[in-house]
Amino acid sequence: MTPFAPQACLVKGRAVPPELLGELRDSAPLLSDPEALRARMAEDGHLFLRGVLDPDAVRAARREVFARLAAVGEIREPVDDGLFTGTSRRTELEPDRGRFWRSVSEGPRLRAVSHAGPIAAVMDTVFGEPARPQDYMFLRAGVRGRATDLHYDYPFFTRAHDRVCTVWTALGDVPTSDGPLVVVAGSQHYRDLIDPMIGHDISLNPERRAAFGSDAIEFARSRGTRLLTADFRVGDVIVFGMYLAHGSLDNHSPIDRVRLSCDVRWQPVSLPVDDRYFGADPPGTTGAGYAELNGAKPLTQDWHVR
Ligand SMILES: O=C(O)CCC(=O)C(=O)O
Repeated sequence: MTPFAPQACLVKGRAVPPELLGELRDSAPLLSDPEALRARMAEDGHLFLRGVLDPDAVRAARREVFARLAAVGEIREPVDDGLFTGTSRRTELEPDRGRFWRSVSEGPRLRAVSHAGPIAAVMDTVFGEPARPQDYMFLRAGVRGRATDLHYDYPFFTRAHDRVCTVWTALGDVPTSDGPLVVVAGSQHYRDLIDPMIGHDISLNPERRAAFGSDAIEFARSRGTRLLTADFRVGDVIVFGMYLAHGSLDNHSPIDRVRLSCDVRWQPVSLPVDDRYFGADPPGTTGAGYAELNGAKPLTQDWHVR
């Protein structure tokens, strides 16, 4: 078992002070008790679920994605290691960014873990009724230096209703040094941030940013709370609702390993869908489809933490 290595948790190049850091608690043992699982979700705003996916299926998805990135010169052989070459030929070989990223995001092995198999049963249990994933996927290949600022998912995904959950899947081991997801403990109760956000639709009001102005360390300190994360391992997922502040740690992998993950939104089958994220070629948040995603940009060493 990989030990939790809090010293490796960086935000914008600074170590997260130990008093502001905690380890996500594993809720997988509650899967056999749906009421308790849903109570945990209501209490924590998230469920960290260790080992719920088939590790071999996740490894196959990782290999499928990294083989595509190796074909454009970004990932070294053997692709399973996920090491960045430091260069890219994506622009010359795949000039249609959106089409390329859509085809990578629709790989059958990737979809077999993100949209089917064990995660489908997990999400039925989380919602207490049959659930379905959005077709649109946020596939993220983050090189060293990359991080995601704190935000709530509400402005992106609640146009039709707010019974929506994000499922963030580690596509391979993502130790804290590689910049896994981080959540702000208790942020589902921050009415001063949540109330003004109600009704904010990022597609209609893109000038109003979803990301917080302060970085995660300052934010956690100001709220007297902790940032929760884990050394994610192959097979682990975290599920969270639209009212939980989250982001990622910095990827500062000393071996230039690319952090690979995907995040997909799920909702009850019984509720209306948001057309932006469903269909054969979903328009996405801005209407640009897969071209709008960071993942659609060639990997480059010029990433700065943002
Ligand atoms: O993977 C990341 O860096 C951020 C993921 C995220 O913001 C999400 O899943 O909603």
